[in-house]
Amino acid sequence: MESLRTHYSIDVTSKEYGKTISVAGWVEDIRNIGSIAFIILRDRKGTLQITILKKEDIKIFEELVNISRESVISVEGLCKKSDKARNGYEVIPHKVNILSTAETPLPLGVVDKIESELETRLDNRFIDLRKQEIQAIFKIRNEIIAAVHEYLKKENFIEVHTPNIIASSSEGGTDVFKLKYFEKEAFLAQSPQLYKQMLMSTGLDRVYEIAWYFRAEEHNTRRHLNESTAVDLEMAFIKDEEDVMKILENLVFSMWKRACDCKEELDVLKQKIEVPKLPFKRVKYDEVIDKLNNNDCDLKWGADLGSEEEKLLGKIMKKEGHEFYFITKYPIEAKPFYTMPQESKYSRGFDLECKGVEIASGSQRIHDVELLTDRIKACNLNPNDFKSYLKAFRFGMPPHGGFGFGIERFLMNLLDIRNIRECILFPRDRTRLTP
Ligand code: AMO
Repeated sequence: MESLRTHYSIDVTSKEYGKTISVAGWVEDIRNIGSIAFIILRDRKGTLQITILKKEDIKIFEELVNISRESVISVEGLCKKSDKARNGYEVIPHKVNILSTAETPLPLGVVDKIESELETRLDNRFIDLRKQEIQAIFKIRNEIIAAVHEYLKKENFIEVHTPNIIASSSEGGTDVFKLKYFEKEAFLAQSPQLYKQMLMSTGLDRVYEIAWYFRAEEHNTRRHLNESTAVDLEMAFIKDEEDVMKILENLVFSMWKRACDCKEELDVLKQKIEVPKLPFKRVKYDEVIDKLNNNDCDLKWGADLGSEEEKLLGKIMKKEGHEFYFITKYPIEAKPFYTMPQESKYSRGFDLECKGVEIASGSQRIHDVELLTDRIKACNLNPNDFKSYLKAFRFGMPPHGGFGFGIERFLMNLLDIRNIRECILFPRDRTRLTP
């Protein structure tokens, strides 16, 4: 079948002037001034003007001026140079096809100046996504993920896909979604943690996954989702966690740099971003506690940082000239069971923070099965629930480490977006399950 469109709006060049072209998209606006009417047609690349004189074709004129906004049409017509029209040309239609009529009123405006509530926008996400500033976020998202594949391929990682329906909780916590798996109970994976580690025993010694995280956290904050995505990575034969942190900071750098090249989208979003400087600052957990407690906090050693503390630390670090920084040498009690201990009370776990928000966390892992079993018990978990995971550690498991790096958290910080729900197409939160 022939396509209904030969050209996108902004791809039309002066070579097409005087020729017949066909365009298709959504009717963004209709201006009828009696003898002449202008239709603004929007496609994924921009908009174009269709101009129709009443006396030239009364039937098409009537059809077009009476169409509802956001209806979908295709138009065949003469491409005519016009200094007044946007893009420098207009289309004079000789054939119009109404492909889908939009109901009225629209639940949400596309080009209206009035700001709508986020909830209304998310309820009508398919229309919200018609706005060029919303599309810009997802076009940038597409680019940064392309940068992930490029960078990690260059570093010899292979992309893998691990199960999302699993038999034991991946992070050991209670924030898991349970589901019925025939006669058994199963969980939605909180992360690919257990599987990416098991892969380290196979010889596929550098793997990554664009993973889905399912987390049954009850809280409803501007930086938590119940279903989110992450770049999850695992690498074997590391000396310690520093090898992993180097990959992470270079990955962040490549993604940020790729986003800087998205000039059109950044203009639409009125954002200016600069590539961060490498290497990122490393701050030990103990120093973090001192910094915070010297600034009116009262944090006990061993506690994880709450969002307020993270925000304050972000301000302190910014004053010292750092927007990105690793927090290293966490207390073992603040990290999951698979984290490698260090000097008994510390661990080889780290977080990467950007402007006061955690965007990634990782560690060197325990690869000794005895120690791992002890740590599972110490975290009040039952080693029997981890039998198939532990088995992979009994027949040759190299030292390894990795990280999980939230894609929506990254985008939020990159583009200065206040609410994480803006960074995923159809967010899932404590109350939202549709659309
Ligand atoms: P963690 O639980 O810290 O670590 O998650 C890693 C990163 O994933 C993102 N993230 C989230 N983003 C939005 N909403 C959420 N509810 C959410 N939860 C996590 C954050 C966070 O830094 N298995 C380990 C990683 C590893 O050690 O490899 C893990 O899942 O950006």
